[in-house]
Amino acid sequence: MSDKAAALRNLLETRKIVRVMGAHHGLGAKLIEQAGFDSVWASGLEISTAHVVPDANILTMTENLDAARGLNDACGIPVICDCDTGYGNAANVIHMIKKYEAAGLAAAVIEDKHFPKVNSFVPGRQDLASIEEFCGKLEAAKNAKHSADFMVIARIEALIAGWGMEEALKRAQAYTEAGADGLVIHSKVNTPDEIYEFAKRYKGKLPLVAIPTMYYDVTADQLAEHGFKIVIYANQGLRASIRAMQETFKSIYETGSTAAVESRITSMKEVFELQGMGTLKDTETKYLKTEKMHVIVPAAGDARKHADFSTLLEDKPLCMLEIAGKTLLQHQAELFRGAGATDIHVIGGYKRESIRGDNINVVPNPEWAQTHVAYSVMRAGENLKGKCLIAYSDILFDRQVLSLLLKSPNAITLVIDRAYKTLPARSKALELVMTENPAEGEKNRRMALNTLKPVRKIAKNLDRAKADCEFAGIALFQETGFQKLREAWQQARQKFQGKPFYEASAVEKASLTDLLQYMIDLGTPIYGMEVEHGWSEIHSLEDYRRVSQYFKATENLSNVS
Ligand code: SPV
Ligand code: MG
Repeated sequence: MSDKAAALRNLLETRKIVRVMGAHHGLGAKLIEQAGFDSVWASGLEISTAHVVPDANILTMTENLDAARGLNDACGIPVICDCDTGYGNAANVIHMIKKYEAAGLAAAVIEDKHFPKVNSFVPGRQDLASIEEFCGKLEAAKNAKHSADFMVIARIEALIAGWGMEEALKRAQAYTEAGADGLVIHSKVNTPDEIYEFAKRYKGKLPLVAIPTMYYDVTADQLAEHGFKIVIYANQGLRASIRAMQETFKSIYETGSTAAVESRITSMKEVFELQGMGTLKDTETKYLKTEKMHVIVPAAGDARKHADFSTLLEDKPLCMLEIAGKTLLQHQAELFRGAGATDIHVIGGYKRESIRGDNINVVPNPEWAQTHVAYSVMRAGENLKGKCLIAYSDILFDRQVLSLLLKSPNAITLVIDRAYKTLPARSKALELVMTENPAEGEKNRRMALNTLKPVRKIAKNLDRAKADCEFAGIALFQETGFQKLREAWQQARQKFQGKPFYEASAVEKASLTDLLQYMIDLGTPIYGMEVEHGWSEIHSLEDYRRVSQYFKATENLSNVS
C-alpha cells in the first residue's frame, strides 16, 4: 500500500479543499512542497512542454511515468498523475494503473477522450469516448489496483468537447457507478459558472476536482464553498519559469553580462540547499571512510612584540591581517581546502573574538599569555584522529609546497628552507634545522627540491654554521606521527613539570620546535622536506608589503590569462 495514496485520502478527510500544483520535474515538486501545497500534479502539459513536444500523447506512458516518479521521489507529498486517456484501451489502462500504483504515486486521472488525445484547450479534435467504453476503462482500473487508497479519478471532458451540461452530468453518474474515486469536471470558459452548476446538480458523493486554468479569478475557498474537494493549478509553475528564463536570457544576451540579473536569480547557496548538499555533507561525514586531514593553525600569540606594523594588530591577531582583500587566515584556509583539508582548527588567544572565516573552527586557548605553540596545538589536537597538518598563522606558502609536502610518506615531515642563509637578517629568532647530512643539499642543489632528509636538530639557538635550513612553519603528521606528537607532549608535561624544557622556561611555554627536538631525542624519526622558495613569513612591514604586492601581481596575472 502506498503511504502517499493513504496521505491523499487523509488530506481529503481533513482539508476543506486539497490544493494541488503542477510540475514536470523533481525541483518543481520540491518547491511546491516548500510553498505549502498539499499535493503535486504530474501535468501532461508540463511534461510535454519540458520535452518540447505537443501535449497530444506524443510522449509514451513510460516517459510520463518516469517524470511522475521524478516528482514523487523529490517530495514528501502525494502526487496526482495526469494519465491522459490511459494510453490506449482498457488493456492499456490495466497495465498503466499497475505501474503507477507500484511506483508509489497517489492517484491517476484518466480522461474520457479517444487516444491519442490533444490538450483540452486546443480547439478541434476533442473526441469523446463513449460512456460504455470509458466505464470499461474505469472498471478495469478499479480491478487492477491493489490498494483501496490509490485513487482512480475520472475526468469529464464533455464541457470541453461542447457536448453540454446534461451530457457531463450523465457521464458523472455513470463514472460514479463504474467505481471512480473522484471526478474532474474540466471547463474552458473564463468563469466558474458551469462547473458550479455541475457541482450543484451532481447527485453522487465523489470528491469533485476543478482545474481553474481559464477561470483563474476563482479562489480555492470559493471552489470549496461550491462543493469542490480538490483544486489543481495545472501549469502556472511552468509558465512562470518560461517567462523568468526568457527575461534572464534576454538580459544576459543583450548586456553581455549576468550582472543585471544577479539580484533577481536564486543564489548558488539556495541551489545547493535545494539539492540537499547539507545532507550530502552529513552523509560523507558518517559514511565516507577516507582518511581525514585536519589542519591546526596556532594563532594565539600577540604578534605586536615582533612586528613593526603592530598598530595594525591593536584589535586582531596576525592571522586576521588583511592581505590583498582577504585575511591571512582566509588565504591559508583556501589553500588547505584546495588540498583536501576536512577541517581547520585555529587556536585563538589574543583578540580571539575577532577570528572568523568560513568553516573555521576557533579553539580558544584562554591561557595563551602563559603558554606557547605546543600547548596551543595540543588543545586542538587532543582528540583529532587522522592526518594532521600544522601551519603557523604568520606564514603564506605556495600551493606547490603544500602539494609536495602532502606526498611525503613519512610519519612526520617538516618543510625546511635551505635558502635562509642567503636572505637578509630578520628581526624574529629563526627556527633553525640541522639535517643529517647538511652537505648533501648543497651537492644536489638542482635535484634536491623534494629531498626528504632526517632532521637531527631543530631549535632557535642552533649554531648558524651547523644549521643548514630554516623551519618554514608547516609540518605534516600522518596519523601515526600525530599520535607520537601527542604522546611526547603528554610525557613531556609529566617529566618536565615545573622545569625548563629545551629552549622554553617551562614545558607549557614550549615551541613546536622544543617538542620536536624532544621527539628526535626519544628516537622518533622526523624528516625535513627541503625547499628553496615558495613561502613567506609575515613578521615585518617589509614582509607585509612584499606579500601584498605578490598577491596583487598574481591577481593581475590571472586576470590577464
Ligand atoms: C495538464 O496539466 O496536462 C492538464 C490540465 O491536463 S490542462 O492542461 O488544463 O488541461
Ligand atoms: Mg493533461
